[in-house]
Amino acid sequence: YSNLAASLEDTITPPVKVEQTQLLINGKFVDSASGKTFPTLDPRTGEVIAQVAEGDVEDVNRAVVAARKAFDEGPWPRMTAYERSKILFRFADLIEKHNDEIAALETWDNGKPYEQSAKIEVPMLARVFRYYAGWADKIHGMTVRGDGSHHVQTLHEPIGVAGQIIPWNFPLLMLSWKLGPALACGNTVVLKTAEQTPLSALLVGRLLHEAGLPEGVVNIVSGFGPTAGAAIASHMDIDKVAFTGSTDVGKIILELASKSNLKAVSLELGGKSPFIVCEDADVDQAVEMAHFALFFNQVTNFRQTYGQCCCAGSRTFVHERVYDEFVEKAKARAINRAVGDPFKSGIEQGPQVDSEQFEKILKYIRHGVDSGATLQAGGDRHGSKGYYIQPTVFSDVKDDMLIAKDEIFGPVQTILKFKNLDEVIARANNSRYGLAAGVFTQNLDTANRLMRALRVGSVWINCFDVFDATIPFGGYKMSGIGREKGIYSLNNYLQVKAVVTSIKNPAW
Ligand code: TXE
Repeated sequence: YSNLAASLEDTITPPVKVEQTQLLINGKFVDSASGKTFPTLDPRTGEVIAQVAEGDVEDVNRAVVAARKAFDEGPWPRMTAYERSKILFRFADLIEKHNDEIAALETWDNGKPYEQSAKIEVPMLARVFRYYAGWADKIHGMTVRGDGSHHVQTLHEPIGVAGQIIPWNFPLLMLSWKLGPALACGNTVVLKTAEQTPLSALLVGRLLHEAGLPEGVVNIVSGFGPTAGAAIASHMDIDKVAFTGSTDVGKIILELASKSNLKAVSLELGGKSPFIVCEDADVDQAVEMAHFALFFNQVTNFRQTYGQCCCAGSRTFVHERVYDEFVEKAKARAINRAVGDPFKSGIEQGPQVDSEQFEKILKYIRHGVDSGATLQAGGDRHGSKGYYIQPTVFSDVKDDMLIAKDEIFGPVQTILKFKNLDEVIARANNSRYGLAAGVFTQNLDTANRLMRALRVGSVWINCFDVFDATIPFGGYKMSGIGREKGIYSLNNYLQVKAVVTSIKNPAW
């Protein structure tokens, strides 16, 4: 890796200026009530990008008052659904207009390759909002044939004020998966970004208002989890909370919701997703897809990112017949991976988001070595500054090793051997997680069998990480509650009211 490490020394200046650093409350950018700020860091160097207003309980209270007023008295839930959809469509146009600026902020704050931000994630942000803009005027209830002489109908109503807490690995996409359906259904929102990546959402918040969003409908509070985040989850005037992040914090959210006002909860949590390479697989293709499944986190054939993905194919099960060849080729692929400044073109992997994740990943790598797995590639930091990690591959991994059980959330591929389908089904399902799975086979019966047997929320067959706006995403078991994206996500932001009217002399 030495030639690439040398090129890390010259850090590229990001092609964007940070303009919004305050909290967005009631349509205005304001300082935090305490006046406190926190630094957001450049993961390429660990240096400060900007000081950002630090929201806490009092700021969440202010944001909830604004969101409550916007919901209870404001125009947003009362305007025609067509008007709402027009604002969301206008917003999507503005995202496209500011594509490169948004992408540069995302990369600067998070470390993901700029090409990925600019060509995939920001366009996807616009796509998700257009998708939900299209739903706004198609949300309606049913008429139901009751048992008696009654007319029965259901009204699908917005749930009210939604609290949304998002992580740092896909700051923009997680925002879109949550804001899109919430706004289409007519809710108002208090959103907390992750403390590692507050910047891109603030620019997006400005654009939402340029598109005509009424004040108070979307409030964005930058800040930390145990303070601002916990204030959202336990707020008595928030009707619903949606969270993406670690399983441990997901449990806290559920607890805070139940201890306060029993607000509705949807959770998208961690994973340890199996990627199963069957004996009939073309090994070269399987290696490329498995590499993508672990190290990448975007649409198939797009090659940049860094393994910080909740659905990463992080347990690579390979049939014994093709195992040795697979390991050799997976190792060669990892060694050739282009790691470096995410603003440089052709870079496949930037730095991890912060020192905490960086240290956590290195600790797991040491665990892997100590527990007897064979280190085939990588195993250390990359370069001498910032949070870069060498693409790492372990073979001879056993199910009970920590690296095969825990979510590492980094560029560490663990390759396990299997003999037959019954065995791999049982082992793949033997996890507290159930987020996703990949299956690589040409055999239709094998694909169909695995598709049904795997206890996960997404099964990708001969593909991985296909994430368009129409496809529902979420987890079984401890990977979460509820689904985001697609039509299913609307359920997270709607109440169903049954209206029963007595009919005096029914005709039938
Ligand atoms: O997550 P946290 P962290 C996993 C991944 C990663 C690990 C830790 O394995 O290594 O989690 O990452 C807010 N009340 N995922 O520490 O803490 C926090 O401010 C309310 C998987 O970053 O779960 C941030 O906005 N909110 C994952 C958000 O929760 C709280 C994506 C996520 O942070 C809170 C990220 C509290 N007490 C990490 N504590 C995925 N599913 O994609 C924290 N938060």
